[in-house]
Amino acid sequence: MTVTVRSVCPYDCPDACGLLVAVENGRAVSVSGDPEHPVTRGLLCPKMKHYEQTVHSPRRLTSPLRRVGPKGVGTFEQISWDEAIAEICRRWQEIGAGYGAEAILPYSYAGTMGLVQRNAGHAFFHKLGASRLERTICSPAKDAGWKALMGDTPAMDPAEIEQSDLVILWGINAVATSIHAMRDAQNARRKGAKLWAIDTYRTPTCEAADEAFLIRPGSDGALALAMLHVIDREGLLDREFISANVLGFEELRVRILPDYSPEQVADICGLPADTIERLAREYARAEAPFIRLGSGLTRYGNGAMTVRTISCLPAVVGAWSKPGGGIFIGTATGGAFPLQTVTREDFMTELPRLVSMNQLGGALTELSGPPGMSLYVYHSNPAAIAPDQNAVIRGLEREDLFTVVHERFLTDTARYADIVLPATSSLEHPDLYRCYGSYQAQRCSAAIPPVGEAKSNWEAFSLLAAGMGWDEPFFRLSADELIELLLVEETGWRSAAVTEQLRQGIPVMLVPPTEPKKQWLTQSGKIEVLNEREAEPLPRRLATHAEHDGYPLRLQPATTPYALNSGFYEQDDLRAKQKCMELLMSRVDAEARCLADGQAVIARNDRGAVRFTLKVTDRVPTGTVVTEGVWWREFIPGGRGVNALTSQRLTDGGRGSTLYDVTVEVKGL
Ligand SMILES: Nc1nc2c(c(=O)[nH]1)N[C@H]1C(S)=C(S)[C@@H](COP(=O)(O)OP(=O)(O)OC[C@H]3O[C@@H](n4cnc5c(=O)[nH]c(N)nc54)[C@H](O)[C@@H]3O)O[C@H]1N2
Ligand SMILES: Nc1nc2c(c(=O)[nH]1)N[C@H]1C(S)=C(S)[C@@H](COP(=O)(O)OP(=O)(O)OC[C@H]3O[C@@H](n4cnc5c(=O)[nH]c(N)nc54)[C@H](O)[C@@H]3O)O[C@H]1N2
Ligand SMILES: [Mo]
Repeated sequence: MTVTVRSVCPYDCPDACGLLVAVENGRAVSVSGDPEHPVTRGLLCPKMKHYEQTVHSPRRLTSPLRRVGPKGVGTFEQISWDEAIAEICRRWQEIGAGYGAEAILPYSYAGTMGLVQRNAGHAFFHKLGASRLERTICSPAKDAGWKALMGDTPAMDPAEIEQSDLVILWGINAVATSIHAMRDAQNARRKGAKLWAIDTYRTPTCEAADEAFLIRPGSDGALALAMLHVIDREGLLDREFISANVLGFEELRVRILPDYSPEQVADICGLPADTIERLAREYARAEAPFIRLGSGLTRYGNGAMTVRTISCLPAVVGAWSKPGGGIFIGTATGGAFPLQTVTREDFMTELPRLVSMNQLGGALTELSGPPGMSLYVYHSNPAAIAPDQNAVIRGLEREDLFTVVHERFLTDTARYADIVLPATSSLEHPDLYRCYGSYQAQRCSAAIPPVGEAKSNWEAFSLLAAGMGWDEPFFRLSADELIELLLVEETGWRSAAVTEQLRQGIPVMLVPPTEPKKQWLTQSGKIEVLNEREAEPLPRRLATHAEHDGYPLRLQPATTPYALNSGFYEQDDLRAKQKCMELLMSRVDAEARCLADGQAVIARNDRGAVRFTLKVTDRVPTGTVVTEGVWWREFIPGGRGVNALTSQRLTDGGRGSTLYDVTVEVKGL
């Protein structure tokens, strides 16, 4: 008999789609998009169409494992959960006694976005006194840039895009990463809006746009300043809106904008001056221009400043006062549920050190006082996704590092583990989801029993707490009870009726306590183009890190529609749709190096050397090379992925990753 169960896509994507899962005899047999879900509306991305192939993949880990061979090789023996928990607790007690608990480092990110399972380890590690992980690999620079200008102003409703007459997809590959934003942008286009894409290479999103503007990596801030220069010079400002709503535009106009004429900026961006002028004019003359800003352009040494500068555009043309006008960088729904009831900061007796997840390589190889002696990885794959892969692997190879990995698959990271624990997929555990692309939220229950002996993140930490001999009742709560703790408290984001719908598994819309656009939640109550609390009081162009590196080609480690970071490589059909370790290069750059399409090449910089297959294409401008996807090392001929070239350097604001801020030289193999 087939039953259909409602669930939620757990992955790190703006949408948190509603799923309908067909279940037969405890197995998921097919998955489709929930037609009643307010964002999904029946449309699923190619990755999730066969989620059942991930859930029931023959590659799933089904029992705990103990390493028997050298680190990294992946030879293990099967052990029981009891043995695994006992061994982990014994080793941690030894390490704690010898070095102090700060020698233990948790490492997790966004394998699942569910509030309970994602944050399941916090309470445990707080009580243990372990080092704290600064979870900043994705796009904290975006938030820092927004905050510098807009303070705590909530995001506009992204659905307004359909009322816009000019939609700009700026640094976002929406066809791959935000398919519902793409659908909504196309709806706007059908109603007559113009659709532009601004990117560093010709993505599928560029193909779908009316016009695409390809610019040099990390130069968007300069482009926005030149647009502001033209808008001011040609009298296209909305003076009324500025005087009522904007602080410090005059300072920007007088002190900064004169240095950013289109002629001065053309070379920095790689766009002709007259194109920049046209962009500025058409943007300013649009009735309700809507910018959807992606995260690609934030992963640079100047990422926060880039977001802050671009976000000035809707303010100076008064776009905010029109339905459909404004800029959307993502929703912040952190206040909707009392997360501290799960994360339990109160379990910390003192504040342990903070280790940036972007600097794991350094933490495992250079840290002292105390050194990192144990790593517990859950729902993350740092050997593949973290920058500076060679440093990460040097750390993971340390014989004296006790590594535990809780995973669904034997990932690059799991291969280095001393103990591997099998994890449930999202269909096998309950959770509560919110997302960063809309105000939607949904709770779900397990749709099927666990595969093999898999346990959820929360169950693993409950067992570890018991193994440590802790008698805190908190660790004996079930995941369902934790979800109820998140729901029972009022936060001003949802009515009692909405909370009841959540309990029943119905997708709902949260409402931020203040009306979007009604006011600017900044110190001055205005949009702060001038913000003297910032190190840089006014937007101006900041250099990227890679500008000082001395290699000639900018490398873009971009995303693919057929994977999610290092996820989905377990699905054979999706893997087959991608070219493994392909490097896109312009004809000019290939000819200058006597390289031919299809040949094996090596990209190199100070941090590493990575083998690729060259694809000569007009999709990338001269001076930029691109590779898509984060491949598992078992599929990579050279054994090193693109992150062997990326660096542990941080962004200007938010201490984020700078994965796109990389230069390389490329030679034939
Ligand atoms: N299919 C798929 N979906 C995903 C993911 C995935 O890996 N695959 N990852 C998920 C995650 S974790 C995230 S954070 C989001 C990210 O989703 P997006 O916000 O779309 O971010 P990226 O795909 O990293 O980068 C977007 C685009 O920015 C471009 N870019 C890079 N540097 C610059 C620049 O300096 N200027 C401009 N204008 N463009 C630039 C890149 O070429 C890329 O096409 O997607 C999520 N969804
Ligand atoms: N070169 C390059 N590097 C990148 C990026 C890029 O685009 N290019 N993207 C960057 C970005 S934006 C981000 S956000 C990070 C993402 O970094 P991560 O969050 O580490 O991303 P994933 O590769 O999706 O790895 C998540 C792992 O969690 C596992 N998992 C899923 N569900 C569960 C669960 O319930 N429990 C447990 N224990 N495990 C689970 C999955 O099997 C998967 O192996 O990567 C960054 N690194
Ligand atoms: Mo991300």
